[in-house]
Amino acid sequence: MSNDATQTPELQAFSKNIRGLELSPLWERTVSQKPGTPCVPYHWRWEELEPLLLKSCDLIDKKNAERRVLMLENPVLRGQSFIANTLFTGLQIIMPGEVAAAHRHTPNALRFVVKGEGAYTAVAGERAMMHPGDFIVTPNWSWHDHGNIGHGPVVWMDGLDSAFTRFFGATFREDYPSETQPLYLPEGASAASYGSSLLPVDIKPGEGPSPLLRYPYERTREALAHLAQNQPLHAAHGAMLRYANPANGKYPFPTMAAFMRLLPKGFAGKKYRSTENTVFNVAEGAGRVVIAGEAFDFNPHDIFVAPSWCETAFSAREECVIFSYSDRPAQEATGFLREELVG
Ligand code: GTQ
Ligand code: FE2
Repeated sequence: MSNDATQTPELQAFSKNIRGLELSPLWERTVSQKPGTPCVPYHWRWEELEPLLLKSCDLIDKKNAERRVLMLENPVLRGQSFIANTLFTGLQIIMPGEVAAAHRHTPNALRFVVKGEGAYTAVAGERAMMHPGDFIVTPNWSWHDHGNIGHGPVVWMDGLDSAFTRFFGATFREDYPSETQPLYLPEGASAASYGSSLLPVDIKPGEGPSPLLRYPYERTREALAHLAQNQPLHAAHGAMLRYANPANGKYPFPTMAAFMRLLPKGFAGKKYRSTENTVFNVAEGAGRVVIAGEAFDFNPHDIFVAPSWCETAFSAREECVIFSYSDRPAQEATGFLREELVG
């Protein structure tokens, strides 16, 4: 309708007039009515990230350890803090003896442990030691603090759904009155209650985030190895598992899903795309991912992002294990999710 043939002088004058009243003619709308976002695929190399994280420890002192995070921003979202329209990704480093002060916020947070031993996270009264490859859940509005009682630096990736709270105008944050919160549950409490395919007898399947604090890498790795050896591989995803919320079988968060995949050495995956926005973190192995026509050669601990509707294809030079998280639950709940294998 916005073609020039319909643009009579009266219509032009009308369109111009209404703009002064905070109105716009839909018949002249130019914003995209197609899937996808302005965000672009991007790849961050661990080889570049690690020295920057170590350097940040010299520059941001112990008292500010809680804020020592490198935010991974999509090139089209500079200044917005987000890696894709719906997701936040940070890389956090904590040195021996440091504490990242207790606080809580409305965004949900996940951690994927990248490197180092000796750090813990405390969430809602329970402490969990963090080991590389672990997936850790910080439900929204739960008090959390982190510390390093080991002997070397520890790095993990933070994934938050803060783009949702910003979108809704529902971002709240509070500091805890002291640096650490009281631990009123023993270590392993949530694993004992929820981590063995058994549930406390009074639990009814509900909504909300996972009550299981830590999904240890050993168990994920073992499950994946078994799957890869005993089941046919998915043409695009290889052997892939989804982290489940043990209380309801759904996702760890109402907004965010998390996955781990194994690609056997030599795997050449088909192209796949979905409306999900997905962030990947390489746990093991090296290979290549092509996202919307851009090839990225990845190595362990590299991070890359596949924004909505970007065709993504993996090939594995070595056996690869790759963690990912996405906004899938939010898109499923709203009925918006679409996905397809391409070619
Ligand atoms: O560790 O609690 O990367 O609250 C961003 C916000 C980490 C955290 C981030 C946070 C945290
Ligand atoms: Fe936090």
